[in-house]
Order: sequence, then C-alpha cells, then structure tokens
Amino acid sequence: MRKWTLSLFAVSVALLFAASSPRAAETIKIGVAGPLTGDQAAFGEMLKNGSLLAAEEWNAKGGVVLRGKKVKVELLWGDDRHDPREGVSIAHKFVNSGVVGVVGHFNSSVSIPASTVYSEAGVVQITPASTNPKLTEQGFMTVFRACGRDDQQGEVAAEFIKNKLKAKNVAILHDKTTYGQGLADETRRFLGRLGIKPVFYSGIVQGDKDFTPVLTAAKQKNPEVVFFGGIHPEAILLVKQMRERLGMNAAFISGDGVYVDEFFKIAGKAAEGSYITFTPDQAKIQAAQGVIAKHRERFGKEVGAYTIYSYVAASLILQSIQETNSTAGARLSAHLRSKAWNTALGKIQFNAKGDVLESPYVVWQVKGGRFVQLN
Ligand code: ABU
Repeated sequence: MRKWTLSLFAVSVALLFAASSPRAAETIKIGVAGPLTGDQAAFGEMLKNGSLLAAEEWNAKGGVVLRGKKVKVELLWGDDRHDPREGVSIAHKFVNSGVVGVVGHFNSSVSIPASTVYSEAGVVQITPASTNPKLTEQGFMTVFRACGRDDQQGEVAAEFIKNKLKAKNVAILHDKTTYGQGLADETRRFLGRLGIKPVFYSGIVQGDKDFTPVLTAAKQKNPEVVFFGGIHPEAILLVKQMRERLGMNAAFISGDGVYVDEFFKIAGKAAEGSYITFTPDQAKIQAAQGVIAKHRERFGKEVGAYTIYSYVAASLILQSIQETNSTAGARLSAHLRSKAWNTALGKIQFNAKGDVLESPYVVWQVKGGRFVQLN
C-alpha cells in the first residue's frame, strides 16, 4: 500500500513538473500554404520550394537553437487551391497541429480571412505574395507581408499607362477577387488622378474559358490599353482571345499575379509585348545569389517570382525563434518589427502594420518569349 502511495506521489510530482515547465518541442512546426495544386500551382510551388530551402538550411545546421537545444524544423503543407474557405480550414488545421509560424498564403483573398485565425491563435503569418493592402490594415500584430502592396503597384501601372504608353483610352478588367479587383481599382484610382477615366470597366469570372463577349464589349470602346487585375490562367486566355479571335492590338498590361513563365509559354506569340508590373530583377540582388544557386541545384530550375520571398519569410520566422529563444507569437511579432533584417532580398524592415518599408515596383515586358525589365 505504502509502495503504491509513493509511486502515485512520484507520478503526480512528475506531471506537475511537466505541466509547469516549458515542454521541449520535438520539432518546430511551420505551416506553408498556398495553391499547391490546380491552375495556380506554379505560384504554390514557389512558396513550397522557397520554404523548403530555408528549412533544409536550418536543419543542415542541426536545427534552430531553442532553450539550449537544437530543434529540427518541420514543414506542414496546406493546399488551399486559392479557395478562401479551404484557406481558413487549413489555418485551423495548422493551429491545431501546433504550428508556430506560417509562410502564406499566396492569394490575398485567402490570406485575409486566414489571418483572423492566426491572429486569434497568436501565430505569426508572413505572406510572401499577398499584395492587397487590407491584409495589413486590420491591426493584427501577427501579420507580416514580405512583398509590396497594390496601392504601390497600381500607381506604377497608372503612371506607365499615362507617361510611357501615352494612352487615353483604357479598358480595365478584373477577376472579381480581392487581389484582382483590388489592383484594378487602385490602377483606376491613380489613372483618375492623372486625368484618365477608363472607357470600360468590367469583371470576369475566374475559371471561365471564353472571354470573347466581354472583350467584344471592350473593343467597341477602342481601348489603346487593356489593364487586367488577376492571375495568369485568365490572363493567358484574355490575351490570346484579344489577339487571335478579335484582332485587338491594344497593349495588354497586368500585375505580379501574371509574372510567371506559364504566361508567355502558354500564350506564346499573343503574349509578346505585354507589360507586367513587378519588383526589380531579383537575380541582380547580391544577397540572393546563394538561394538562386541552391534552388537551381536542388530543383533543376530557376527561382520564380515569389520563391526568394518565401525563403525569406521562412528564414525570418526561424531566425526570430532562435533570437528570442521563444515560439510565442507575441514575442516573435515584436521581434520581427524591432529591427532591420539582412535577408536574401537585401535589407528588410517591417513597419507597425507589418508591411516592408521599401518595396519598389517596375514595369517588365514580354520580349522574345521572356520577361525583360524596362528602364
Ligand atoms: N499578388 C499577386 C497574387 C497574390 C494575391 O495578392 O492575391
């Protein structure tokens, strides 16, 4: 009887001790979410590969030093298929699985609703690619954006249309998503400031295949420029149908959601001459050379638009964990905002909202079947 009492006492003490002391994590779990399959999977692959490179780099060193021990990094994948409901469901799954940080999501329409889940759970979220301003205007401490915003991107598009293309008749199309319509509206807003009122403005439906009715209506307004706010699957069809079915020779201009090789590879000749707003050439960033070479070696291809951004997002979360010796969202969020970071994209500093202080946009053009940065 006495032996039983002693054993029970010992077990109780052990349980009490375990409950009151920080549990040694077996792994540091980071969620990576985006459209990993489906028609936007080319972008999802960038998030996946960039995060993987960062995690493998830390694991090759034995892991992240946390509470005196090296802890390996484990990535959890979330395929949201650019569906907001799927994204929220993934966010809950990540939180329930104990992730301490999230790289994602890709689409603003997914990142924004998912950010509420991460914020309530105190989980740091760094999106490499969601550019809609609203994401960081919600007042969430846990939200960060490594890329720029569409109020910057729209301004560059509008100035290019006015000052370089010297266009007066502009048609604006968008895919009715948070990103697509948001970017179209920002471009329209800045065009308005420059004295240009679009002659045509309309939404299309993501996933539709025949855009000739809306393009025919736009053509009747004689646009010199067709601006599209949306992602490459629809941009490919739009530009092909403009050129091949309707013989429209208006300049085609779009944003970062179309900065992917599939655009010119699939649209072929129809994409030639198209303009895309995006960041300046990442291949020219000295600090990015290591990731670019590793990506080539590991995946046998070049980095995409958001690969290095994803690498940087994952690296910043892991570096913050090591530097704060903590996985607590509040500490990581404060630390991420506390200083300038040397990253593979160069120096990055987050403001109080979680946006980067600097994120320039430039215009690229499809020339000879590739993107060429214009001066
Ligand atoms: N920024 C390009 C596409 C991702 C998004 O913001 O929806």
